[in-house]
Order: sequence, then C-alpha cells, then structure tokens
Amino acid sequence: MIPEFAIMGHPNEGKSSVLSTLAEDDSVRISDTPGETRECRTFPVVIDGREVLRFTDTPGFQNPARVLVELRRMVETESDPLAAFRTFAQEIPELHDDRELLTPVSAGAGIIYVVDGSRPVRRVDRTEMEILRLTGKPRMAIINCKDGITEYLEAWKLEFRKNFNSSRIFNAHRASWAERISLLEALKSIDQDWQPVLGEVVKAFRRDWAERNEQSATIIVELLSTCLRLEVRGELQKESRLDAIRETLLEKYGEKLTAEEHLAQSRLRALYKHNIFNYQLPPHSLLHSDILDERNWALLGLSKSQLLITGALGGAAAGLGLDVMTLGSSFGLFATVGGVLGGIGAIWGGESLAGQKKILGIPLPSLGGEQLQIGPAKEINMLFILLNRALLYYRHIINWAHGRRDYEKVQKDNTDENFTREWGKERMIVCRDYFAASGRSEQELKNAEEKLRKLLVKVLTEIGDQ
Ligand SMILES: Nc1nc2c(ncn2[C@@H]2O[C@H](COP(=O)(O)OP(=O)(O)OP(=O)(O)O)[C@@H](O)[C@H]2O)c(=O)[nH]1
Ligand SMILES: [Mg+2]
Repeated sequence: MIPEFAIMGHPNEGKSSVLSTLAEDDSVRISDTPGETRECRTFPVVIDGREVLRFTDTPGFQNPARVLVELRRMVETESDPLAAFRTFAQEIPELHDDRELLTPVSAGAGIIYVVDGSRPVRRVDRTEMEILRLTGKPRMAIINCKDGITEYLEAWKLEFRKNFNSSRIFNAHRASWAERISLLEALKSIDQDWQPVLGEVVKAFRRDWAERNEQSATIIVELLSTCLRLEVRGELQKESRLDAIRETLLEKYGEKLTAEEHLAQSRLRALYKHNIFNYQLPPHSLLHSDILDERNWALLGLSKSQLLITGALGGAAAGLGLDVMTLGSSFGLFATVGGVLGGIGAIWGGESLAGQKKILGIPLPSLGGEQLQIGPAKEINMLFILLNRALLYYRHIINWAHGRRDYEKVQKDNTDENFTREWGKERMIVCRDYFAASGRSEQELKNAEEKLRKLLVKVLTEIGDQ
C-alpha cells in the first residue's frame, strides 16, 4: 500500500506550497491568486525508482457551510457518509468543487489540513475543521505561518486539539530537510495502522538523503581536484606588457574556475531536485563574488593556526611576513600572483626572467621558456576557498524549500560562513594530504580523494542536521 495524503484547506493558505516543499517538487503550481488550484492532482514521491508516498493537491473549500450541513445529515443516516455526499453533490452545481476536493479522502487518503496561522481563527475555519473531523480519516493540521506572526498560534492549537490527531508548525518557505523529516515522523502517529508503512517511508527518505550526501561529496571532490590542477598559459613576448598578460591570464584562470564551479552547482541542483530553480543567491552572498576575489580569501580562507598545521606558511612566511597576515591581509593566490608579477614587472626592463620559477615558494606564475603559467594551485588556501564556497552553495540548496518561489525577495536569511575555520588537526591533515597528493601517483591521489570524500560526507550531514 502506498500511503496517500490530501492537502486540504481554505483557498490561498499555502496548501500547494506545503505540498511542493514536502514532495520536493517544484512543478507544483503556486500563486497569490486564491483559487489557483482548481482540480485535485496527485504528486508521487519516488525514491530509487519506486513510489513510496503520494500527496494530492486539492482546491480550497468553496462552500463549507453547506457541505457541513449535508455531511452532518449523512453521518446520521449513511454507513459511508462521504460516498453518500458525493452522490448527492453530483446534482448540485454549487457543491461541485467541494465534491471534487473530497474525492481523495473518500478514496482513503489521510488529511493534511493547512492554515495560515498568522491570522486569527474564523468561523469558516471551524466549519472546515468540523467537516474534516466528520470524515473520520486520519488527519493532521499544519500551521504555515506565512507572515511569521505568532500571536494566534495558541488559539489555533486549541482548535486543532479538538479536531485533529496531531498538529505541527511547518513553514512552506523555510522548512529545512530536518523539519521535513520530522513532519513525516509525526505523520506516523496519526494512525496506528499506518505506522509500519510510514516508518518504511521515513527510512527510505533517510537513506535517500544519505545517498545524496555521498553523491554531493563526490561532486565537490571532483570540483576540487579539477580546479586545483587547473592551468592556464600565456605566451610572453619581448615586447609584451607584463601587467596586461597578467590580467589576461588571471581572467582566464578565474573564468575556468567559475565554469567548473557552475558545473558542480548545477549537478548539486539536480541532485536536490531543483528543476525550475533559478533562484538568486542572497544579494550579499560571497558566492556572487569571483573565486579570486580578495574578499573570499579573507573570509573563507584558513585561520593562521590552520595555515601552520597545513604547513602553508613554509614558503610564504619568508616573503610576506606573519605581520602582514595578522593585519588581516587577504593572503592567497590573488594577492600573491599580483605581488609576484608586480615584482617581475619591476625588473622587466631587459633583465632575464629565466630561473624565476618560484617566488614565496609558489611556482605560479612560473616562467618556462617564453610562457607564463598560472596553476596548478600551490597554495592550500585555494582548496579551502573552493571548499567553503561549495559548502555555502550546498547549504543554500538543501535549505531552499521547493514551495518557495519569491526568488526576488531573498533577503539576508543565509549568512556566509567559513565552515572550515574551526576544523581541528585531524580534518586539516586529511585536507593537507589530499592537497599534497596531487603531485603524486594516481593511486595516492585516489586514496587521498576518498579520505576527503568521506570527511565531506560527515560535514554535509552536519550541515543538514543544523
Ligand atoms: N511568505 C510566505 N508566503 C507563503 C507561504 N506559503 C505560501 N505562501 C504564499 O501564499 C500564496 C498562496 O500559496 P499557495 O500554495 O498557492 O496556496 P493554496 O492554498 O494552494 O491556494 P489555492 O490553490 O488558491 O487554494 C502564494 O503567493 C505563496 O507564495 C509561506 O510560508 N510564507
Ligand atoms: Mg493551491
């Protein structure tokens, strides 16, 4: 048996939004015009190619007062009052829509009743709740506080206690993965007969999520490996203007990094079923900035002690000096490349540049013959910039509810965070070994990649549970 729940309620309360978020389906039609949903439509939840659960979207009640009168009458006289009501309503045009919306329940679906809890309880709500109680089906009420106003919550809860087996607060726009799972867990309790099968559904959801985290970790490691090995070269002519070449090369390098990042982001989006997804990241997000933007390096890079753990200060300290770093200088690839090439530029008046392969222990850009090269990255901070950006994106994606469509209104609800800054020695060593392995044998690299991947699965799980 595949459990089915009909999402019911008054028009425009957020029924379709709740469904979209619960089923992770962004094809559900949502709009601020009451009456957007005109017919019942079922959305299956498919895991591993198998349908495990169904949600049915329904139109809002049109004529609840009349429905209640008729249904009460039928409860007195009929063994299957819902079926009797449907037969009766067939001949009455004004009950047509209400007849429609009761179809799934009449066929055995459980009820999820959605109200916008940011407004007071009205008489019509009591009428609707009474109708649902009379159906005798397992039912749960969901308070979807559209405007975040909570002063009416207690009054709603009081009503719900009378009419429902269980009630929950669930916001269609902000519900995270953890809240979705917790809602499904709660559904188990509304009917004993459903417990075993819903228990299996919850297990399937958890397995599926764990599997997606495995795949996300793979996507991120692939992104890192590609980006860290990335190289761009430019010809250096005697008459070349070094600063111009520097700019061009950096630009190319930055573009390639961005292209790889976008590719990984679109793979992550697909994995979390964001198909029509074109949401903009919060306007202030660092993800809008270029990977080589100095802000990134300051905010998403390593702390000083972490740099020490990873040995990244080895060459750099000599050149830049610790004091520069403690001043908060955005030490990293961009600054170094700028600095190094600035330095070369200064002596580019006829002097040979051959032999200037390493400056500050960082062979980028190195000068091989007539070529200038950026990459592969030799600065471990690069790994952390890319990683933190990937984790930021991951967090945006998993917490972006499918029912949320107000892309343009995205405010500061996601703060940028340096996920790795608090990482201790053990995790830093995994990263350092991975970074160092890129110059070693294929096998060593594979092993190090796998260790990092395993670490990332843990990290992603932590982010999801927050
Ligand atoms: N701010 C905010 N708006 C919400 C939330 N849930 C729904 N809305 C908005 O409320 C409006 C109605 O949402 P729908 O999900 O279409 O409501 P419905 O109950 O399915 O409406 P009908 O199909 O017309 O009965 C849309 O503009 C939604 O974006 C929420 O949690 N927060
Ligand atoms: Mg709707």
